[in-house]
Amino acid sequence: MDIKNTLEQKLGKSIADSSKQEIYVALLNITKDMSEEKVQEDTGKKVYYISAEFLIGKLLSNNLINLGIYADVKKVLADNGISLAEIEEIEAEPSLGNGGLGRLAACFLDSIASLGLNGSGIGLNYHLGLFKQVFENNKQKETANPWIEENTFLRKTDVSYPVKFKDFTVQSRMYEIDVTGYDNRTNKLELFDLDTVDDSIVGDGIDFDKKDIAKNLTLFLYPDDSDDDGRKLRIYQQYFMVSNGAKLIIDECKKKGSNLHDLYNYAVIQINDTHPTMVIPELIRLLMEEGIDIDEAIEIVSKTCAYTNHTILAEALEKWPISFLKEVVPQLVPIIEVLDDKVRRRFDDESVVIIDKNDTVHMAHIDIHYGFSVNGVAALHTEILEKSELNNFYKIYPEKFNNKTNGITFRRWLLHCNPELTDQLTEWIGDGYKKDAEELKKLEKYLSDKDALDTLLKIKTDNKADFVDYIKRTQNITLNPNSIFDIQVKRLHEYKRQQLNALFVIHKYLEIKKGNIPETPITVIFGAKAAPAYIIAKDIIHLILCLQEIINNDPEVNKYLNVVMVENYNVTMAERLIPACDISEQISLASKEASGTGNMKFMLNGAITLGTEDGANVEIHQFVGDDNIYIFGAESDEVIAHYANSDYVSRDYYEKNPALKEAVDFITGDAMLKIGDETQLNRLKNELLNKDWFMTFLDFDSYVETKEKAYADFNDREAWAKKMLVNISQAGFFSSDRTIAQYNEDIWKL
Ligand code: DL6
Repeated sequence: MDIKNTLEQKLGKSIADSSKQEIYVALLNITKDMSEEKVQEDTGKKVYYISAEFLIGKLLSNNLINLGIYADVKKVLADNGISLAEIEEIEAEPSLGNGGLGRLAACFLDSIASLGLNGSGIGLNYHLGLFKQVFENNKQKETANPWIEENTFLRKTDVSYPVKFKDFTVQSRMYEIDVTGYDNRTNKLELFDLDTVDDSIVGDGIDFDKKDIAKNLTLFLYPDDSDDDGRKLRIYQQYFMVSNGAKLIIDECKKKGSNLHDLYNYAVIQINDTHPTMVIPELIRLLMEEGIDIDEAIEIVSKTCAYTNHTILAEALEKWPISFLKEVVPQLVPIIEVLDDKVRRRFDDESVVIIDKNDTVHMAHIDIHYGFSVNGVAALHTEILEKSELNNFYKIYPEKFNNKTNGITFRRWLLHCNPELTDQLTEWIGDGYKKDAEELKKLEKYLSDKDALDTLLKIKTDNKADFVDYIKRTQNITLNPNSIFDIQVKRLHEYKRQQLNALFVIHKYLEIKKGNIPETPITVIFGAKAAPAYIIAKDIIHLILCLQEIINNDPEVNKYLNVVMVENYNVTMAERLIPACDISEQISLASKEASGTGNMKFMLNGAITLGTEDGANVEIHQFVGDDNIYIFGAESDEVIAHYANSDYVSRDYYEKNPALKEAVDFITGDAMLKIGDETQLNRLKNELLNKDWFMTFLDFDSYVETKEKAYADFNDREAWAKKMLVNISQAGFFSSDRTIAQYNEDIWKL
């Protein structure tokens, strides 16, 4: 394909005479045309990945890569003095996801298409998606994040279904986005919406009338659920998603010749966490409308649906009062009652029922009883589900349980975000690793090659310099490119323990004040959004932002230590940060992080993990060995025992550990109170002293010691580069192509 010609044809003029916006639109249309050509006929069995989130990130460059024209486009533009990076910046990042759960769904769609499998994503077309984060007075403020523009990858279709709620019926509209596989077929992400939704009802920040469903249904992902109206709105959203999805699935299967009695030969539905659980009763209801009796309908649906669990946090496993379901979707209630009744007849065990004594519906229990597969997302996570969290279910259905360790798409998280490293790897080992990630192991032959190690360090230095420019240009933050980039980016949650990292920062600050100067300067970088109603999470952000102000303005210290919290952390920011990272912070309390996928992205880009034995860190540890990862803290058995025995008392650690006490007291010391919010800082300190549910203090000493060791080791540049290369060479297992191949082999059987 002659890119220059094609581009100029689309533009209707020369590249030189075109604006960047025009070039962006022309490229977008070229990729849309090329993607469409790779759509294949829907034949045979198809997987429907149904999810409340798809954190897909910007699409232009990824599509150019997957279509094999990235390098040519880049060159043609460069010949005209234009950088592709500038064109990329024009695209708004779709706001359809929150964190790892949604990003995983996006990686999976990429891998399903790249492996040539027939599959669609099903979700919602949120107009404002997740809020945009801005910082004001060292606090997070939420603002609306409109991302849908005239020229986007979204395509309006004529698919539309009536969706009935208790008091009214709405008419949906399906939009779709092409999912362009790497050198392979194109699949679709189907996003349902409502024409009546009205962005203008959103007032200051992200406030809106939660009761006006016709106008608000697809405005926001995860609307505030701190009151009943917010919780009901989530049920409206979930039902809208699954009802549309179920109707689409039935239509598509009928077209392929299914008589619906054999639905499971045509479709497999992967339920991503519990948000789409209502697809089970809804499908049963729809099959009954088609004349199938309830017992058979239940059997058909149970052979069609599979469930992925993404958390062991009890509070994150959804439960709805049956009264809410009666108010929103009464048509599902009799079906859920039958599902519960069948369970109660078979098992005399209150812990596995669907509707409990308090009339609360346990969504995960529906998935487990009425799906044919239940999987966790990392080896340790699945083990904990089987042995403790879901043990009562595991005893009933051992054959349903299986593990599928998460993965990431290397197209976005290496080829796109780190082109310099990609080119170098290709020079060393050829480009077979782009399709078969295990080939990264071939890098092992360079482990003792000093030139190769120097090259690796140079690439990291270049990526750090790029990030320094980027963050200066976009957020006016000045960073020292010669410092260690120690990075923790992920959703803000107490179990992920950003507060532990913040306590270290305070400790380090005080050490430097005492004259203990680090050999290499350190920049601790955070990126995180806190859910709007999550008070302590917002207090932790406030703590970090206050520390940033104090430390970065202290002339005694700022030469050696800086703290930065980037604003509005999203996929685009991750693509810049990850290639620039030296130390990857994965410091959740052991047993609490189901998997993590940031850990994999950092590893692939040559960062060294500082982490607990949690989630997929455990497997990363096994692959890279003790010398190439920094592991600290209590292990999951110890943590689980503390919970079981209720014997963790954070105040005891505080009283006995002067360094910890000093750091904790700093939170409400004079320097902080001078600039910070007294209520927030006191609340956070009290929470740590009197509760500390995620055992921050338990791991403080071991964290400090291990992190100091990592900082010291960083100074032996050659040894460090070797660790980097080991990490990259061992990252192959964490390709989402491997994960999806396993889903297909064990669960979907397409
Ligand atoms: O499986 C994707 C991702 C995991 O990597 C994270 O460890 C896990 O926290 C996340 N789960 C969720 C669901 N709720 N919570 N908490 O976001 O899934």
